[in-house]
Amino acid sequence: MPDTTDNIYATPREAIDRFAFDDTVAAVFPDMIQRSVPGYSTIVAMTGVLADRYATPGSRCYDLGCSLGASTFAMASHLDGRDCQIVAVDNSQAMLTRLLDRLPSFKNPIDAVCSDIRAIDISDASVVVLNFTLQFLPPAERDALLAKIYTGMQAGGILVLSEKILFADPHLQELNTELHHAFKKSNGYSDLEISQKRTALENVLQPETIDAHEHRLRQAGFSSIDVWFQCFNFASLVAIK
Ligand code: GEK
Repeated sequence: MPDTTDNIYATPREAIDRFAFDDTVAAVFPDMIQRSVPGYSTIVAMTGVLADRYATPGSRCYDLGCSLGASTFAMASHLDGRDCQIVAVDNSQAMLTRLLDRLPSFKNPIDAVCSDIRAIDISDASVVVLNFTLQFLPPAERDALLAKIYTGMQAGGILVLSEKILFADPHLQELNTELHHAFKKSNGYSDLEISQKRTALENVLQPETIDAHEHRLRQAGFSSIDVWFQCFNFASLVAIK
């Protein structure tokens, strides 16, 4: 059995490349995200619960930036054959290949698409999930994606937006950064791993404040917006069309 523990940044590197969702990352991804994102399992599981409530007959449920399909599978197990199509999209071929390899048999058809989420059509959506994906888009391109999602959604549909977040208050920013690092250390990452990964993610993962997300969601047209989960500098919002 191959080792699926994330030790990508465990040894010192002379130069640190920009973080990429390549084969090395895809191979250890479940361990990496579980040990790095506080509340990840809860957010994924509740994405299934939310899809159960909001998915309407004949509609589509999108998982944008699906990686290995954790949220896709959570939705599929809740929908359990309801007349909905699940569309899972990621632009990393390494992720998509592994998703297809691991695809359990669900009653719902799952359409796994290797594409940039900015390039796909979105239509008849009752549920759209952006779990830790928007943060990887250049900030200037986020409004257009949200506008496209809004247009492609049915009235009454739900968007689940989960992100690493920034705090406008410098004290809270420092506190939550430190708490996140403490969380990672408690999950077995060393100071070296934390610091090298942080360097790799610089300018790749660009977080924003919750206010900035709420403002963008309102501008896109969403009417009811709520932060339903937060742990340290990670949060998940729901937005209803
Ligand atoms: C989960 N949602 O397990 N187009 C398509 N995919 C993209 C793009 C893009 N422009 N940019 C990044 N990705 C998942 C976790 S991970 C979050 C999501 C993380 C993809 C990228 O290839 C990766 O698979 C995913 O978004 C982000 O619930 O690693 O922090």
